[in-house]
Amino acid sequence: MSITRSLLADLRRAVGPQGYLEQAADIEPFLVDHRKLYRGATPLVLRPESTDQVSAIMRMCNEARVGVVPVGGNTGYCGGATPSEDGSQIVLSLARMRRIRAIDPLNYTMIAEAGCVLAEVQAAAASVDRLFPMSLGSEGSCQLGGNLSTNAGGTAVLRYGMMRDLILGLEVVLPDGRVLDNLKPLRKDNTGYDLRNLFIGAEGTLGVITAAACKLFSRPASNVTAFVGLTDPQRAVSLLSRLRTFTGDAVSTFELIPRTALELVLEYIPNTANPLDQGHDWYVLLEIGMGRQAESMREAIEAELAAAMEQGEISDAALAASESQREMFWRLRETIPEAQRHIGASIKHDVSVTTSELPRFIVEASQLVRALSPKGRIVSYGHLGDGNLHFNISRPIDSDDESFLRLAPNINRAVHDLIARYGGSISAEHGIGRLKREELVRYEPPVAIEVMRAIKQALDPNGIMNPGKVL
Ligand code: 2HG
Ligand code: ZN
Repeated sequence: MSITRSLLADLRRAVGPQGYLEQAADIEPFLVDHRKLYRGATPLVLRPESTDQVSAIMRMCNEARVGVVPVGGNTGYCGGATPSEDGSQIVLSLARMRRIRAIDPLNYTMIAEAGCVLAEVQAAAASVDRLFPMSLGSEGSCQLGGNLSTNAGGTAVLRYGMMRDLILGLEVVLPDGRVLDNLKPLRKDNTGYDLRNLFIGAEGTLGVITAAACKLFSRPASNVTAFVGLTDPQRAVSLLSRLRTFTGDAVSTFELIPRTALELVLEYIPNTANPLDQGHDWYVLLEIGMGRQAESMREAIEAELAAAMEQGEISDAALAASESQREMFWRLRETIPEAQRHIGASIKHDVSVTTSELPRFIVEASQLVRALSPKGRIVSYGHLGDGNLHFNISRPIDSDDESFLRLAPNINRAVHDLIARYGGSISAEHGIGRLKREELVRYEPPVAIEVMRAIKQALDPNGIMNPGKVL
């Protein structure tokens, strides 16, 4: 249904004068996704400040059968928060709902609202000497609600899990405006179906997450951060297994970086340098968080890396000696997407296989891509400890964006078919959004799609929640 003037007036009234944007310049940032793949239109961006206001908005839009597109920090990769082109949908920003409602250090939990910027949630945890471990490149602007809706991953999944593993309860406004209060910060609660995990990762297609009970952890007293050079990903997998065993699973980050990616970062990102004396074909950024036994552990890990080097598992390693060096090591990893943008359009694949099969997958996928684009520049990096690879291909130097992107359907098909043969996932951590809707139907078992559709129908019979995304 189309948006009437009286609905717009009712919505404005429900949120008050501070609660909406309607001038073109104010609305503009909400119309384009982070990767600039989609451009939509909307007459109104709502910015409610309470769960009650979200509830009122949903009730009105449901009665009017008008689509609602929830948005967090708009840092997603799949167009999941961009409204449709025809201007028939309302955008719902949670940015004003950013209160930390409660923190309980002894229970290791915090209740935070969906509009909190991830870095604020981390800082609130740190203020009571606790850790909220979700950590990713956009943490200074992405919001908790978006992290929840996409089941975000990032660089500490290896030790702490994805968003689903970090949440104990949720408050959700359903499409008809009812509030599902499931916000108990309990570690044990076996009362019926697991409702929260329906909404986490649903990309706003089942309801609006307004707050979450988050798990907290002990803050590492210090970290060992190492930058390692090695000859191939197979050796990286062995090193990971060695260090997991050695530390009793204290490895929180284990990121694989190819030579191509490091070279791009060194060329385009200021204040970066290779911590190792020479270049290597592959690198690993790893981090191990430690408790009070820090000093002895640091020496032990250094000795273990020296042993790995003697045995030919790694070629070289440097340990960050100061906090500023640690930050530089991290910059070498976190800025890869930015550095890659400097060399033109890229075709991205956010895929996962088992960690043990990842090295073979890289070889086979690279062969397939080279057959389709001999000069495409393969930049495949990512969260090796999670079996999650960002298998990205940048356009050849002597090509232009447009002609390179025409290869995307064939390259995607080849890479995703290979993923299917490995029993892997075509969306490991970035979600489906608009970008991968057809791929979802193509690669998920038909029964899984039927069950997803049945759930969507049960919760959102009028199809007003983030229409056109995921399914
Ligand atoms: C990362 O791990 C992000 O840096 C972005 O998930 C990956 O740009 C990409 O493909
Ligand atoms: Zn990633």
